[in-house]
Amino acid sequence: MARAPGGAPSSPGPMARLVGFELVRAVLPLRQPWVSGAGCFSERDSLLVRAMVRHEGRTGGWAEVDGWGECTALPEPTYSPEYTAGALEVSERYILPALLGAGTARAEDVAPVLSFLKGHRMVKAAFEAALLDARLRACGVRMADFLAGLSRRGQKAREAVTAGVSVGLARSPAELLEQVEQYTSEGYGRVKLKIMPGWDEEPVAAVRRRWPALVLFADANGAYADLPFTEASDRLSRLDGYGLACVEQPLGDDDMMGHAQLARRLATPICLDEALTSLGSVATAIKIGACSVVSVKAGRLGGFFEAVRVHDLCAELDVPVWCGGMVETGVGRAANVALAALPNFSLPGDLSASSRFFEKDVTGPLEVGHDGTIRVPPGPGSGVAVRDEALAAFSVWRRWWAAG
Ligand code: OSB
Ligand code: MG
Repeated sequence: MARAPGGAPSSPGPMARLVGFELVRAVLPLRQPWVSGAGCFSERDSLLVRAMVRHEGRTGGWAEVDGWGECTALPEPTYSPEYTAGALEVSERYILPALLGAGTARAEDVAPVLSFLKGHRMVKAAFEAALLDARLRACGVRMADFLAGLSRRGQKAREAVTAGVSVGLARSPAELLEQVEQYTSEGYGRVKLKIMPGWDEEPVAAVRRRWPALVLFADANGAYADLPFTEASDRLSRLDGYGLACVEQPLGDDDMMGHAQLARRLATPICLDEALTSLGSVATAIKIGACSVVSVKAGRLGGFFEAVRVHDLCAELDVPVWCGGMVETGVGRAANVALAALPNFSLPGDLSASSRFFEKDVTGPLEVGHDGTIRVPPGPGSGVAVRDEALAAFSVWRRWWAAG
């Protein structure tokens, strides 16, 4: 059996039993409404999965351990077809009967057991993450170390990840500059701007003029898909002089050929987000030249194991990756930090402090230090604790399913 750093088994042994799952629908108010081409919302309506596993204690006897995963689906199907209420429905109708029927406590079994179910990758990933977190907490291993041990790259996890912030669509360049000013003063050295036709060169130029050394990304969330190709290409090529690290998902989710054609006309590297839903789609996109940078989101890819495979493939092909965010609560953000600690996450991701979106979070806080990094939490699993009182305050619905 492969071993993760720290000597812990990289796959759960037979001495772990599934006790059950709890689904919690939590609604957290956002500090400011989130406005982008991938949806607008003023609260994060999120589905959280708690896995309870009974395992053999290190000193004998049995102990029960909780692990948590977050479904990154947005409240509405505006980024991908998944959405929170749909994820709940799919969980109750298909995922819970299948996983409870299989009776497995192994995170590695989630994808194979659920392979009959098409799509719904974000909610599948949440169940996988919950079981993985429970198991790693039981054996005292950090998720960052486990994932690095799983990777074929054979390198250790980093102890801190470079923070980055994604700024929503602003009402004016002045408002945008004010927001970026705030984030740079908090220590962020990487900013992702949302762009769309008519809100592209002006905001990018304004931010670049004021911060010549800032690592800048621009994310279109597919907003140029409805323009004739030459117009989209002409508009986007005007961004070439501003030293963007990449332009993310300019065209439609399924327009691989369009992105390949566009990549030949732009100096700015193209990164894909929505279009990449599996290892296979990442391999295709790179092969045909549709992107030269990859956004890794474990939810969008169907799980953390798939995300590590994408990381490894990209490392082998010399394609830089970065870790994307989905306005997650601390449950999802801590898992993202663990993933981003892998060595080929060479570009800074959407890894911001809990306080970027939330006044109060369901977990202890993740903070950006003066050096512009977020420390990988030292504790086992994802390293953050879910606070019962916060969960009680934010949950609007919860239900427990016991394993047979
Ligand atoms: O396209 O990267 C995106 C948020 C929700 C859905 C899609 C995206 C985003 C973001 C915010 O840009 C990322 C974050 O969590 O910081
Ligand atoms: Mg994006």
